Amino acid sequence: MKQCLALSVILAIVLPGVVYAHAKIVSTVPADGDFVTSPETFVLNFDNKVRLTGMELHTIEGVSAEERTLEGDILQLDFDPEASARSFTVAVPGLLQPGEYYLLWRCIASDSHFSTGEFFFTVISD
Ligand SMILES: [Cu+2]
Repeated sequence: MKQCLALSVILAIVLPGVVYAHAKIVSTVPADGDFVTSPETFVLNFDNKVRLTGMELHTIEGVSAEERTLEGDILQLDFDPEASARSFTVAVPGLLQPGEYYLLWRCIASDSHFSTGEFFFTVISD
């Protein structure tokens, strides 16, 4: 009886992780490391449904890799925090000046795990 109880406790802990999906980002537009002209949208594709909880566009200041700081201007992007989806397309607010940027995202998956990540891209002039 005690063993049976222990087993059901273990199953209760282990099973939710199996039933509910963990989520990973699979691709973005622009892709990490891309050189692009000022994009009109950002696309984030996940392997499972998530809700976005944060999305920030950061500029990278400095020219060489050593001079780079990650504390440039931060622009909060407009997204629907209620939307649960695998793919998100978010409008870029205006024209991005040539330079280096990174987009920081945060999300919560259906297994209630939070993830965060970023991708870097360079805007070049036409
Ligand atoms: Cu998870």
